[in-house]
Amino acid sequence: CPSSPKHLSTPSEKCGVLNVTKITENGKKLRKNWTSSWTVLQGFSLLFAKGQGGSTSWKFGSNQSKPEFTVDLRGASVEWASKEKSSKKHVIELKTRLGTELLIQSEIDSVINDWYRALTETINTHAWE
Ligand code: I3S
Repeated sequence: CPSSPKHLSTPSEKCGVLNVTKITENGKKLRKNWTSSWTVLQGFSLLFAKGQGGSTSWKFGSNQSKPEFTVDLRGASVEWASKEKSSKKHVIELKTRLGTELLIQSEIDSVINDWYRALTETINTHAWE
């Protein structure tokens, strides 16, 4: 990720723009709010920064690249979301150990497939144990 946010001290493993919404936080259901987010996978953390209409308008390395929120992937699970969860195509459902659920989506198959692979590999390594 050559364009990863400056506050990250180690190289990012994967980054890109994804559509994201939280659907549950600490076990409590939330109203969906899909936003385009600059997403960075780094170690066992997944960081989301609010995008400004996509990758091209993102001010890389500027102080705008602060994470909006971070998800701990340790003990999380990832699966393809069912039709009931979203009418969109290519939606990943991510559940954290602490009961936060997110939907992550891209219109581009190859993009979302790469993220699915990266997330499942990260979660399945169990290297933090
Ligand atoms: O699961 P839902 O409630 O059908 O999710 C849709 C809503 O969040 C909708 O916004 P409103 O809260 O204003 O109705 C969004 O625009 C839709 O994108 C959500 O559904 P999808 O299927 O796109 O996740």
